[in-house]
Amino acid sequence: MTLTINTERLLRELDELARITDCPPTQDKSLPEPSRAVTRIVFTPRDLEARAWVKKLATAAGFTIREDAVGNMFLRWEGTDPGLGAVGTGSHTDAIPYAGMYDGTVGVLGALEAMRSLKESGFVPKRALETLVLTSEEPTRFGIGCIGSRLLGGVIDPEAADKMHDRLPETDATAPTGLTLADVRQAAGFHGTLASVKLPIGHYHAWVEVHIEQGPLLEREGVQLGIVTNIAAPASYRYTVEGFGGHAGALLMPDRRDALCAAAEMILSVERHARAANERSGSVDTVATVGMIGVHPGAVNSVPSRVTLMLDIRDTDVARRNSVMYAFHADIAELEQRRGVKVQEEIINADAPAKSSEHIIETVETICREEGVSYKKMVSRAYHDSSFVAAVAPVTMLFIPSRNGVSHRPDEYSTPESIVLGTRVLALALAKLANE
Ligand code: HGY
Ligand code: MN
Ligand code: MN
Repeated sequence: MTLTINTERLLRELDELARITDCPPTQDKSLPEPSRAVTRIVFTPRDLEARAWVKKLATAAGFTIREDAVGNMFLRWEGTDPGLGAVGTGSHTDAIPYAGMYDGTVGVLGALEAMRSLKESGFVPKRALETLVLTSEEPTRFGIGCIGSRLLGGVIDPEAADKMHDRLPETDATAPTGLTLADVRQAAGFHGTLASVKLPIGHYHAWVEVHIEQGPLLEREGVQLGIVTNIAAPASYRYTVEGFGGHAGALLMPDRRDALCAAAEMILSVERHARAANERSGSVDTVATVGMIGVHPGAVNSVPSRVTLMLDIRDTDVARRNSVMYAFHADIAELEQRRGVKVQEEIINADAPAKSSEHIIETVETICREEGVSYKKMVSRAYHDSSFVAAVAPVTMLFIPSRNGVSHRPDEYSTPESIVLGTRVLALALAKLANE
């Protein structure tokens, strides 16, 4: 089989998809060229426009389309033996505010291109091939990432998921709009129960997702491809800090219970404990971030009475992640006393790390050796849909290098060569796995 990836088509489509965005191109001249800002929040008109656009491409290629109750899209190329477990691939097209154009989209359009190129090369799959567009990989709107793949893997309670509150960043990202996932998904045209989204074990014989590394290692080491051995375990928490507000002039310092000062101590505490965990272990795998904060009432001359903050903490080792939380909780208890504030914690998710399938890793390694592609086995520090597809299928991921290791920013960039190479290795892996 001589396989040719249609480079022009793939790059043109990545460019077209990047134009379906809710934010203007970046004006930040300090960012390296090319830089492209993209905002595409799940179930907004832009997201639905992008989905419709992908469906058009799939139909033109002769693939069938199924959408489930949460809007996961399945673009299927039937195999000669439809009774066998399929081979899945795909990723996401939603993007956090003011992000880059490659996160998720390389995994969707690269997968579509891999399937089309295989078809055009005359390949005939025994097992069906499916490219998935998974719903809400980013946590922006509902506070938790990978809703579509969590439901598909059966790792989130469907009833609880449907009741999750909807938050839109352009209002106050920490304040619910009053709608729920059920309201929003049904308004977008996705009906049925979320319990129906879960796939049975065996639906997929294998799953391979291509994604940008979103880190610096491949570029720094001059390696063409990453083969992911395991995916770090994400956890996220929402905190409400209740203090006592008042007039910024009249409320004297000894009488204050300033919620924002308490929150500031919390942010520095969890950072300190994450750094200490890395020092103790000699690893760099413990990371903690407070990336969202809401201040009430948010007036320059008013002492904050209530603060909401979101913590994202990850590690490849759950016990180490828990040890950071244990130390953080001790600091919270102490500052509650000292500052006279009340801190309420809500666990949004606390996941286990995902392990890749040795067999699929070896399959990809063989292809890299045959193709003369340099590769390294590595951990994924970002979480991905594969983290949760892993609950029902053997998985691995292919990483392509990220310029300067940046992502979730307009200057997120991967070279056309690396995108095409990742797509080519994916296509060869899909072909091998489909005919096992
Ligand atoms: O945050 C993540 O790891 C992913 O990019 N949503
Ligand atoms: Mn992302
Ligand atoms: Mn992603």
